[in-house]
Formats: sequence, structure tokens, C-alpha cells
Amino acid sequence: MKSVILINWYVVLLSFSSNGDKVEQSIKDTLHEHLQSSIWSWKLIKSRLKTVYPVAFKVDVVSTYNVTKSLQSKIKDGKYKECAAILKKNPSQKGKDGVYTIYPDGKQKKKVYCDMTTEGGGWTIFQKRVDGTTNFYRTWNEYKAGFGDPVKNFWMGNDALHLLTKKGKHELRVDLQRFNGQKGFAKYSSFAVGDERSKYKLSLSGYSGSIRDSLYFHNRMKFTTKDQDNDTKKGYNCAVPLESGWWFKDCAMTNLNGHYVKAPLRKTECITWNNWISGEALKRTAMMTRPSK
Ligand SMILES: [Ca+2]
Repeated sequence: MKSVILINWYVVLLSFSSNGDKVEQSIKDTLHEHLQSSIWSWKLIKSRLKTVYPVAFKVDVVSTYNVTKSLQSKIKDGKYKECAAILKKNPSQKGKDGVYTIYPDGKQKKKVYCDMTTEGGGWTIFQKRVDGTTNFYRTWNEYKAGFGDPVKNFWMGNDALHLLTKKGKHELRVDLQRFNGQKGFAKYSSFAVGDERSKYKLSLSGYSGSIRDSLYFHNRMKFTTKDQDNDTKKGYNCAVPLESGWWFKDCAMTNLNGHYVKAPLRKTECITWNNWISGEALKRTAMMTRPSK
């Protein structure tokens, strides 16, 4: 389905201390938030900002969105635990990547991005990085509940991750992209995250992929955040210098929740996968899971 919606925003500014760019970004964010809760999948085509100030306070933003898919409306009623369950009951969704609603515990809903294409689809994307607009240096409770936007930068939440992987064998796929455009992936035939009492302990095995493995280093590790040190380095919390929440050991071989930088810098706190490109900050990441076939 291809159609274009024109959304006109007329915003009255109470103060004109901000510059135009900041205003536009904040309006875009608000608009995206509203669109996120709609049944539509969408893509921003262009956005135009017109401001007349300091003499006037009126700002007009005309944004054009291309409605790419209406996903939820076509899906049969049901509280699906994960993307794979949606695809199983609704085979016509194959190839239709987008934001879907899942119910990891059968009750509370969560919006996630489903990859319905890669290797037959049915992947629930639980981690995603595309730019630096979302802070990943967060607390235990924030990582527990999840944060961000499933279309852009996202952490689904450790509780949901446990609920998804506790029953039935799951696999994990990690997709990465460098700033030069080169892509790589890592796959594990078995993947699970423990409950909060286990400190969301990571279990994985059965590696395959196009890049050398780095995540093996973090296998059987507990989750660590800036306010809860469960790593193996005594008197030192790895989450603090590495600005992340992760399954740290005596720190990291890969840190996909690290600090986002807009260039392939070599800084320890960056998003890294050291056995691919040692120390180089990555541009994009996605971590996703589905039941093993
Ligand atoms: Ca420690």
C-alpha cells in the first residue's frame, strides 16, 4: 500500500531561545511518537520547517510520510508472544518487516520491530542502533523494562528477553554494519537470557556467521549496569567506563550497547565487535531472536 499523508503542524513557541534545528527535531520526535502508536508503518520522505521570528512566534512544519504498510489491521486477533508466532498464524506477513505488538508474558503489550524477511523471517528485534539519538548508558531498571524506539534505537527489556527465551530453544542473530558500509553477521543456534534473580545471565552456543565470534566471551555472564555491578572485575564496574549496560566479564570483547559515535573512531566506550574490527565503532547493530526450527 502506498499513499502519502500530509501532516501540518502549527506550533506556537512560547520562547524563541531555541534555534530552528532544535525546534524541528523536537517536533519530528513528537510526531514520530504519535505515528508509532498507530497501526501504520511509515517512512519520512521530507520535512520542511518555516519559521518567522523573532518578530513572530509561529512555526510551520510540513512533513510528508509515505505509508508503507498497514500491519496490525491485517493480523488475526491474538496476543502473540513474539514475531515468530505472528508469522506462523499470519503467513501473509512474510516479507513485511515493521512494528508489531507482542505480549511476551501474555498480558502486557510491547511494540517491537519484526524482521519477517531474513532467513524466512519471524525474528523479534530486541536491540537496535542506528544513530546517537538514544542514550544507552542507563540504569538496571531501565534495561529491565526496556527503552527507545523499535524503529530506531531500541532495547526491548531484560524481563521480556527472559520471557521470550525461557521456553523452547531460541536462536540469536546479530547483524552489524561498519561506517564504510560493510556488513557482517553472527548467529547462535541456542540463546537464552535468565530471569532477574540470575541477573539476566546470558547463555549461548552454536556459533556460525560471516565474522569472527566475539560474543562467546560474554557467555554465562550476568548483566551489569552503572548502578548494578555483576561483572567479574573486582572493585571496578565495566558499565561505567564503557557507558553501557551489557553482559560484561572483566569487560568486553563486544559492547553493542556502548556509546554511539558518528564515525569509525577507536574508543573503548564505543559500539564494538573486536574480533571483526578491533576497537572500531560500528554504525548499525541489530540483535534478534526466534524459536529454533
Ligand atoms: Ca565489578
